[in-house]
Amino acid sequence: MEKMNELWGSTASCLSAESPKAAYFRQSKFAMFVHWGLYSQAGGQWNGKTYHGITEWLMCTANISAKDYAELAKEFNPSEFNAADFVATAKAAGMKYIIITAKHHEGFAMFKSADPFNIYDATPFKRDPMAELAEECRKQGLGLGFYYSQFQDWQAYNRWDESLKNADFNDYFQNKCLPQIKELLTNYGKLALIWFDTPGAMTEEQSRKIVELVHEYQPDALVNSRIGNGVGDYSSMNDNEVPAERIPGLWECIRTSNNSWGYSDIDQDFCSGKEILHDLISVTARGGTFMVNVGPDRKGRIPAPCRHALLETGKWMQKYGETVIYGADSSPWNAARQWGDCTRRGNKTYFILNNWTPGGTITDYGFPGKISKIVWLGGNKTVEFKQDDAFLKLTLPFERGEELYEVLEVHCSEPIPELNENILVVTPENPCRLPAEQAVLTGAELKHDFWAERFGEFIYVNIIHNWQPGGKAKWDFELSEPGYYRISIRYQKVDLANRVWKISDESGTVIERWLPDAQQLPPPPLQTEPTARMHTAKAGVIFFRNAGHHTLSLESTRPELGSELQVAELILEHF
Ligand code: FHN
Repeated sequence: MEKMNELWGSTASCLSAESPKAAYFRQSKFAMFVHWGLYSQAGGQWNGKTYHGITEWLMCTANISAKDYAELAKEFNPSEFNAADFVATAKAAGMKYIIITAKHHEGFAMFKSADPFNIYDATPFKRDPMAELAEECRKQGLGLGFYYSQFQDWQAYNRWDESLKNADFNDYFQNKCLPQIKELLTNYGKLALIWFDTPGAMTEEQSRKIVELVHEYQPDALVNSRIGNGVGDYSSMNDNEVPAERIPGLWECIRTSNNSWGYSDIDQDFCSGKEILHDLISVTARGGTFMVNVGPDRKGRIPAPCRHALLETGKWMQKYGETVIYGADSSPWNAARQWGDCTRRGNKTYFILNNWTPGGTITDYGFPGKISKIVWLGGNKTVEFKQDDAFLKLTLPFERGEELYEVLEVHCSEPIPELNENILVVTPENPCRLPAEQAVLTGAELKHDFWAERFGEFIYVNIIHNWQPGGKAKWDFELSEPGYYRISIRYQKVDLANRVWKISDESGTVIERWLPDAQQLPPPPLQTEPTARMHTAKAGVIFFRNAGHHTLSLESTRPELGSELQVAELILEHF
């Protein structure tokens, strides 16, 4: 079986960000993704056994035949589904459109279709939830889009069901896929987007055929890149991945609200409103659009903790969304700051604070504009600041924050440009990260690593690896205050033995550190952070005599030990 990520296809897309057709997408910024299907009836359980990870793949992970799986339809009766409440919840969260699985890989249509394996004809529910949603979206002024799994249809053919192994893709494509897409494009009024997934081995001709259908019946609807073969309008990033640096063009990030797209009986690991906002802010700051998933249960209800988180997000969005998020431009800086992140609109830049001390200061470097005034939006007070050619330092006018994220509005007399190079700052105000992707590497390489700890819930980390003898990672940064700083290394555990590593600054100060073997570390706590593979070790303390430009280098001193250190970042904390 191909790995799931190998089915994603390339993220190449064709529409220019300046195209009028893109305006809706660029303006909206925040959307609800919904995964709902027969897998929600099973909730990750089959024959008394629980399957961890993403539940919409249950048919595959539990090796269920198409015939046995189809039995689920007889019990599926989501009688508590309420389209009005659904749309109202998305709206209250600050979302601008909903994209819902009209058909996922399982092959079951969540709409009334000529193909009989659908929610209207094959279940006791006897309703068309897509029609109900379409009507409510229109009433409440939200956009609607359909997810359609165009390549994988496990009722038509799959790898584990002997009777379907050699089924003809073209037969499915002509007689189920294209007719169902046409039904979706013609029976539900105006659609904002059509979201395809896992194009796998589809040919360019097949991808184009689908896009032509969309253009014919829904000329304004956007198509995501997972249509395959570079013929989509905008790029969908990998599942659950938020990029570390600015990306030009039209793109989106998608994430789960727990560890599964489809409903799971056992997964209560929901993210908070603040965590959803964190990613929404990061994605906006990098130039993209963000979509967070809801997995309704077998009765058609949004899980309560998920609803709670969305409404928390919504309270903040109500106050700040129009100013800071919808239609906003990316941060002037290329990557997140030590204290938080930024978005931009003309002459104003919004500093959205994440790591800060009440009444404390925030320092940064290289802000590309002459600041006239800074206003704390939460308290409508001006903020004292000092700006010279290099550093910007401001004093927070509040003793404690009231908001999930406090926002400072930074005024300049001219529009703020984008900085293209990375600027790293180290201050005593927060633990400061020097990340792998911002190191200059000689004799070592950067790897974008990712894995799933259960099944399908991907975790990403940038790693420096493949160190050659004498290999070096060097970070350049601006230090706002001299003094002692503790350095820690965050690294990925590998099964090899001892490593000895050296950290030095430009004056040659050296910290030599032996990092323990994975086996000697305590077992990781059970959580969804990439802790099962990532570890942070204190390396030592270093003294910087002066403020200003500094470098730190990391290198191996005992290459003969042959071990591979996989470094994600150095962390500096004032000591
Ligand atoms: O296989 C699907 C998965 O079930 C889910 O729908 C995600 C959402 O992006 N897409 C595929 C994997 O990337």
